[in-house]
Amino acid sequence: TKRSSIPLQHGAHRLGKRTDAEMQKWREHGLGQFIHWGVYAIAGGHWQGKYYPGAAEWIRSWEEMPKDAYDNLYKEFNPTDFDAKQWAKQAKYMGAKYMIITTKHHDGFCIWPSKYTDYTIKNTPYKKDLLREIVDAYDKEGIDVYLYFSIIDWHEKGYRSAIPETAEEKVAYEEFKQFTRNQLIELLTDYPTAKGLWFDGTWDKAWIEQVQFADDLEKEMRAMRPGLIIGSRFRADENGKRHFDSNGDLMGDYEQGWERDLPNSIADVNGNDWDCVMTIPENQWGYHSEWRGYVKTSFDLIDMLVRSVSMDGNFVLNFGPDGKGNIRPEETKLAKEIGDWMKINSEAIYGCSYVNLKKQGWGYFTRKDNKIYLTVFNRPINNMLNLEIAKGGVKPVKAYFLSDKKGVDIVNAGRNKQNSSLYNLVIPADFISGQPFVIVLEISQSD
Ligand code: FHN
Repeated sequence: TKRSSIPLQHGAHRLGKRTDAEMQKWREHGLGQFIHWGVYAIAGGHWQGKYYPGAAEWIRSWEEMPKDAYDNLYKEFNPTDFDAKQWAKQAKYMGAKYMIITTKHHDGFCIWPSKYTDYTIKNTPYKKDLLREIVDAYDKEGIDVYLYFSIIDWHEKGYRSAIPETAEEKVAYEEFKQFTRNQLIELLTDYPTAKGLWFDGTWDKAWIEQVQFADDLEKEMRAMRPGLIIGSRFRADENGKRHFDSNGDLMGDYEQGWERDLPNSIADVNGNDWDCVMTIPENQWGYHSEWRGYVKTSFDLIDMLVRSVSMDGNFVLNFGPDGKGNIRPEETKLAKEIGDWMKINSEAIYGCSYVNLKKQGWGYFTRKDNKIYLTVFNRPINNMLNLEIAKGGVKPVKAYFLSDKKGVDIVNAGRNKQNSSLYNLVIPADFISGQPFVIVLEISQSD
């Protein structure tokens, strides 16, 4: 039901979650991979020996980087080490169920041979369609592909960030809109197995104003490909509201607002689907040859993954391959470590969702059917995992380690003032784990 009712023509066209099979599949993925790859990978965050402190894929916007030099980098783009099958295998091992690939980032370079611009992979020494290789390889591994597409396009002549004022600018921007539409239709036509579009670079005033155009285009894309999944970053409503319309309703199929950030609690999620896209260093998406500052560990990333799933979201980890097509060793190591963990514990991730139990300090709850998974990150000194079940809630039946099915005792710890049932799950003192671990709690419906 609608919370408020400002009449809107271009607000949310659906209230509440999508219920179809495609969206259900997306929801069950839990873990995804993001890949930022383009000509910025050649620069790798440096220009003529100087270090660019920003996000590597933004180097073109740096005053030290001559635009012309950047716009000619594609002539050197020849990723001879690129092996799409290897990337897909690595993602598969990590446990990713879907991936998002930058078909075109803000610089406008297309990794597919778009017929609407010359600024594409076709005109590089590499020539071949990178997107095709990626889509085919990931499809083969059973990993769903989503196409990242930036509306911002620094290369295309009609592109404007500010609202076009003069007649000439208006004409140019109209051409840019058609160009954008053409490319999107082209992507959907030529890569029919892709499951959705992941939009970005939609914050310009000029784009926010294109309410009717963007709404029509979204409808056109959805009609072309039933089941297509599009997040909340594509378009604004007629009052310029993005992600959520003027009534507070989510526009698109899931909330795309969690970038390098996670909700604090389920209340922040507002009952919507969402994804969190996360970088390994602080803020680098494309390849930067010199990561400075803190680099997340697999412990950090697994924590974020489980935390996301415990609040009904998907966690999408970003990779930035280099200009030759290599995934850097730090990323390969993390993918392996996450994959090793997933080999044992993925049952607590895939298809799992939020559990309405009081959050505890030792870690996170996730649930599928009659199993509640307790993923423990902070093992209590007394080896007791507290559990509080509100009156009328579920009833614990048995508990065991996910890894080896060894039983875990459930000790009844009485009731609290609110009449919730309290339990302690006892971790055997001689149990040693260098990793976050999962305890399965089988439940029956309330007593
Ligand atoms: O500016 C981009 C950035 O380079 C990166 O692509 C991220 C990924 O979500 N999106 C934009 C910033 O929100």
